Amino acid sequence: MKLIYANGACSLSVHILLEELDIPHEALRVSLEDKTVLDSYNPRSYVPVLVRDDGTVMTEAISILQYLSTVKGGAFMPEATLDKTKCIEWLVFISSELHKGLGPLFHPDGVKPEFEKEVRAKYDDRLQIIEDELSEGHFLMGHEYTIADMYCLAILRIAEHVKVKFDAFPLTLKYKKNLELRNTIRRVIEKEERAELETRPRSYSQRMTEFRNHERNH
Ligand SMILES: N[C@@H](CCC(=O)N[C@@H](CS)C(=O)NCC(=O)O)C(=O)O
Repeated sequence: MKLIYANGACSLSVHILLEELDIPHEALRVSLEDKTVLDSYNPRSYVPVLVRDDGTVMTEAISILQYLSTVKGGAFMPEATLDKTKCIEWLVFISSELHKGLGPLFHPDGVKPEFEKEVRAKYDDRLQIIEDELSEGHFLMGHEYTIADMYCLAILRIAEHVKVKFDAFPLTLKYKKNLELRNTIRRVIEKEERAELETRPRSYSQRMTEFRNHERNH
């Protein structure tokens, strides 16, 4: 398997899961500024991208996380139907509210101060939801470490990057720090920071070989 990721991006969640599951993979660090390599893997032009050995290209963090969990017998997902549904609820909340809620703060020209204030206030409301949940246990699913925590950590780190303040959310800050101290997570973060950028776009022949393998397997 091949993971296409960018350092400090939401793709960290998939990278952590691949390592936690001990799935052999190649991790290619791409630039989000010069997207030549990224676009050769994903015309949608964003990470994460997972390329299976048969050439199937997968995008969307939530979908990839659930796929990898499923092929490993439901690892890092609760088993009971209601708990599993709750975990999916967290994944969707993280994707649509926490992650995309940061979008305006990435505007290359900045945003008007009043709008920025509004965005940050709304973001605090969302963080309060995480903070309240963490008063019940160490993880979003109580005492069970799941793919929702891997995803949440990746997004909290992005939030930190755009200067979201965690002072009013001590449990969330502790949660983030504890996750960052886990051996696997620390290793992945260091690996991402140290890796060189991939400079070779996916070639036409590589694409065709993978496509043929994919066709043969279906
Ligand atoms: N819908 C995608 C969005 C992924 C996404 O926003 N990735 C960001 C990094 S965290 C990215 O690659 N941004 C590049 C860009 O939009 O130009 C998902 O949930 O996986």
